[in-house]
Amino acid sequence: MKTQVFVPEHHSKHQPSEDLSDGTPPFPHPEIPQRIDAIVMALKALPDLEFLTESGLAKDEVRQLHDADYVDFLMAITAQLGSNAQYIPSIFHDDMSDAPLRFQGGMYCNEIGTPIGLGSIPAALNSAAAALSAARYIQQTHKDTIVLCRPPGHHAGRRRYGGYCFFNNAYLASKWLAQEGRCCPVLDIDYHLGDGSIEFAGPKTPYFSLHADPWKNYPYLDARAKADRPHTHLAILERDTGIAQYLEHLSLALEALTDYTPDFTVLSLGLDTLISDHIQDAPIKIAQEDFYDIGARIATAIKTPVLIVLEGGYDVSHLGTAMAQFWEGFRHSRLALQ
Ligand code: Q9C
Ligand code: ZN
Repeated sequence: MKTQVFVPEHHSKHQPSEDLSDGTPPFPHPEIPQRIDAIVMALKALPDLEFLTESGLAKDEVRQLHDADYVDFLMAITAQLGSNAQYIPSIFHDDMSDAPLRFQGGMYCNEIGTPIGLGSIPAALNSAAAALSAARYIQQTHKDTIVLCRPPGHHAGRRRYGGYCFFNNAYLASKWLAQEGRCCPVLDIDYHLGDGSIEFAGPKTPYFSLHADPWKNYPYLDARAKADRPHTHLAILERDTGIAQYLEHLSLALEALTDYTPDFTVLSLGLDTLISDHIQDAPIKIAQEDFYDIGARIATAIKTPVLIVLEGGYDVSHLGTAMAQFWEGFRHSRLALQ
């Protein structure tokens, strides 16, 4: 039986052109459609994978995780955009509900690197739909499954977008899988702290994350302020962390995760830990082939079916290999344990 790979059909409608977060001049936006093309191409060279195109939009479902006024805003601002326009908020306050619509984004976002174009929200709804289809599939079949979400999701909070994310794909899946008393932790190995995901941690959906120091890297916040939350396990990867140290942190997170006796697991898989990924402000030293060991370690430790959800990863020329390495390590471990 082949492993299913869910691919959102409309992701390429989201084409942010530039990222203003480092000031002027802006840099070419790294969260581009070619990311998915590169990963699909590399996975197609591997055996026993079957690709399934997701064309749905999770318009209603995202409202179970995100606030109604937040989703309404994203729809309303989209309806006002011309075909080449990109919306970025300019003024930031907690409550701007009486401001003109074009300023209200400032209460649903706190950075300027996530432009919204005409196709952005449709793409994000499609990405969310793919995550939910994969969740339904894994619930029915109990098989490990891959979903190539784009745009990514782990920086999206209950009422906040940013960090290239709009809807929290991983927690949409986790909360759905945790229905009826089941337990579905999220293990997040993206380079960045999922400051959106952390909002959704709970007793049946605990959050485990390995990430670069969020004070020195996006989202640039004091990790200590987040550290003491219940059902949250955070491990900081210092600059220059290599694979040996990385795997030690990973093993500790996996032990803590296993203590929850989960029924399913969602893996927020960011490939931006790769040494050559320019998104890193305090670079760590994870090589392409290290992803084999990371995949193997996760597959060995986690006994539940795993839903692998794509998050970040911006080195388009090495993304495919990293993903293929991860999957080969994961798959070989699963086979060895059968
Ligand atoms: N100079 C994800 O990986 N901008 N989002 C960083 C660094 C934001 C990354 C700028 C990075 C967000 C899903
Ligand atoms: Zn990231």
